[in-house]
Amino acid sequence: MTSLCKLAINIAARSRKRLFRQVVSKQQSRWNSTIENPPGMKAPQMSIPQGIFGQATCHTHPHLIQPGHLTCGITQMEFKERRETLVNKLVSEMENIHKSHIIVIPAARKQYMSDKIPYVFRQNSDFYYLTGCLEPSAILVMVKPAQTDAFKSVLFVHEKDSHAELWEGPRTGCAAAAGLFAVDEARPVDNFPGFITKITASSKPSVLWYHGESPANPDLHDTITSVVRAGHAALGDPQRALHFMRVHKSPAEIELMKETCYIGAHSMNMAMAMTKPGVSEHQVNAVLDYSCRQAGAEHLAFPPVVAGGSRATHIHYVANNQVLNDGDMLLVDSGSQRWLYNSDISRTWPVSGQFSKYHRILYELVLTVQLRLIEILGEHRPALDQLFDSMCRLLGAQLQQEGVLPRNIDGSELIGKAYRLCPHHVSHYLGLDVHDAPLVRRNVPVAPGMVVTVEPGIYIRPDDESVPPEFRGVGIRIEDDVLVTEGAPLVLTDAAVKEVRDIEAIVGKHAQ
Ligand SMILES: [Mn+2]
Repeated sequence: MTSLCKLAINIAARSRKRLFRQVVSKQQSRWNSTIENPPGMKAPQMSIPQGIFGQATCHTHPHLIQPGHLTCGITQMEFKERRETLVNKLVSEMENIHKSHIIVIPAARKQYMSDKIPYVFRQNSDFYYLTGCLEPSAILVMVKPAQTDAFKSVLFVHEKDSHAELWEGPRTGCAAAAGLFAVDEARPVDNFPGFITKITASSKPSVLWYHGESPANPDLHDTITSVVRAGHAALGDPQRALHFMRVHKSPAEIELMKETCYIGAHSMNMAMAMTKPGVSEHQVNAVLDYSCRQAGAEHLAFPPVVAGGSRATHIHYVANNQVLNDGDMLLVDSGSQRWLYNSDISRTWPVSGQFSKYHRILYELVLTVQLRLIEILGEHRPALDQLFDSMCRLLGAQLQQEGVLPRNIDGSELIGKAYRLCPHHVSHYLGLDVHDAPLVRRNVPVAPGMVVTVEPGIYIRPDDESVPPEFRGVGIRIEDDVLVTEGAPLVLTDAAVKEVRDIEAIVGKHAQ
């Protein structure tokens, strides 16, 4: 794979410079976070305890985590500040100094594919964002009594248990958890029902902040519901405030986004390089998976779309079990997850390595629209819904210019026809979740520090008689992950080639 890697990096010459920049800026940011404290903050009296715990630490996994960091790139102090920011936001939402606030954020619980056979565990993003803790079924509770500014963070974790640890591996346990996660107290998860009942009953009046819609841990849900039914506390939902925090990435999170985006981009180049007629979609899927893990990702960010020919007109095609034919285009939508941060990239390329005349026309018009949308993102910092309107307008004009749509229509009719050929949104927020911070609506103007996708496409069904026959039976999407900055937007996935000449130079170069 080393020669494949070299090939991809050579072809995307700009991406090589980016890699260098990333390494340099990563080192700088780690230096900065080691030697400076954020302005206005007290020096952190925190450190990572020594020992074998339920997750990697800088002591046990120095190849993954820098000294002094709790997770890759993120300090205990940053997690602590996030908890403080959330408490302050929620308290200010409900200005009543006579009320206590109790905030409950559950971890995800393990999911099973069949008896005793678990799926790969995926932590609840909200819980992870506030704790850095990767333990299933843990619970974060923050308690702020009335008429005081101070609050207490309590983390409920599984107690040490030699029998359970024999099967499942080491646990952090209560004794070490408070120090590791820099919380005020750690208690056993079994004590949670008693704790929450007692604290709500003794803190009246209080607000219990808990997100009950599609609960992260259904085991916990009944306990919370019974506390609310007993009239001990009014219920509030912390998730909207939390998602408004999550949508703005910190400098450390931006570094993590750059890394996961680079890995995803690199895997896309690998997939192009092994494509040739006769290869199956499944094999392309395998290369994406391999390349991401080999470069340091936990796994792919989602089941990828690997869709040859007219299968690409089904937007969420994930069967990935057909053979690729000469003359077809291949649409791939894939990304990596590294330290829970996701990339989400789409590219479309000809299976043969050479664009046909009509595929090239369609491809170049989508590319023109995508490049213009990225410029608009920097020029106007619009809401994502506005960016979608721009896409429909630009796509309509381009499709008409190339003779895909009739020339005798205009205005809303043209925009409507463009929308019919691209029925999905052009953008979503990206971060710990692929569709990140879903409670932040897409009518909010974007701001520096947000990472969003830009993903126009066209999908022309084989039987679409409103389009000339030569353009039918093809789906094309070009999707990049873009950091909004004070200046021009930064395309974090620009290592994945997308110009026609670059695609033609890489496709099939390492097919076996
Ligand atoms: Mn996407």
